Amino acid sequence: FISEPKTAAIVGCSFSGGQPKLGVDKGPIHLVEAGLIDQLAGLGWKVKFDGHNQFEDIKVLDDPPIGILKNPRLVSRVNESVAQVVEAHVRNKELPITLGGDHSLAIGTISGTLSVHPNACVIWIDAHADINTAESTDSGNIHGMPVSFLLGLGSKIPEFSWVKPLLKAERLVYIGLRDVDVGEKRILRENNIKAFSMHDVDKYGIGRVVEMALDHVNPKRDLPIHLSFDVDALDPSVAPSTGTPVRGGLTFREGHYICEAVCETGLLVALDLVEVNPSLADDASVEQTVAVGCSLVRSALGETLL
Ligand code: 4U7
Ligand code: MN
Ligand code: MN
Ligand code: MN
Repeated sequence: FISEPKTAAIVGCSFSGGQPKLGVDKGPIHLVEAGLIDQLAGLGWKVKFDGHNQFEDIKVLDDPPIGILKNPRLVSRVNESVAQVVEAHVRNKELPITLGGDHSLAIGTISGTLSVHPNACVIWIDAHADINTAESTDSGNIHGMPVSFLLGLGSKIPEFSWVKPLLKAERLVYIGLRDVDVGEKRILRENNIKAFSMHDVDKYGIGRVVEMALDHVNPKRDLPIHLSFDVDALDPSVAPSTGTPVRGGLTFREGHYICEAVCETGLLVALDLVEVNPSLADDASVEQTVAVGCSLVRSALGETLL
């Protein structure tokens, strides 16, 4: 029922409000300047790019914490706008490629996808589960919370009332986890959420893990897929320029394999690539991380090795 989108739309989200480190807002511009658009065109895609400043004029003058949540109004308003942009692309049968920016942006991107495809599944690639609630978060950084907003877990924050709990726990699967907070482990368990940690990648290999992940969220291989890829899922030796690196991550090939396998399903309807922070390392590490980011996107859009 769903034909592979032939047009991709780059949604450049120069946004860092979901976490405290400056520079992650420069991720998209580095990815685009590294040639991502031409690379995707080279794979046969028509690529739309509306520029970097789509969400930069959203300003909130007074944004005190709500509980310990930081920049809550700004995160909410940017994501509401991101949701509308992503929704419009998906509705138009274009593949939105959201470049972050921090992972709080997935509140918007996944809301956008699910408003068009309520049956879509989410494959979340990350070192972290990003499922803290207002109650469980220790950091107050909303990039560690987007999944709980999408599932409707935790106490409701009026500021985020536009976020509908459209994601069902059984349509979500994680790969790459290795730094999950105690409270998050309980949330994962209580909601029966399927997660493949690095332990599982070691045990079964990435091929079997991706197959099991798809079997869980997409058993008949007929549901649209939203792939949300946090570069910190990769080992810091592969993607050093990111805000919350954790050792023991996915290899270069394991990361690419995931993107290739999702592409092969023909079901990808939206892609996020987030948490590239070009100000957090030396020039060579930044260049390496940006290059890996571009190549993950190419793999998800059909680049093959042979
Ligand atoms: B990312 C953390 F406490 N769990 O909530 C938190 F360890 O989008 C990290 O995956 C969140 O990079 C990491 O702040 C968010 C922390
Ligand atoms: Mn994340
Ligand atoms: Mn992460
Ligand atoms: Mn991170």
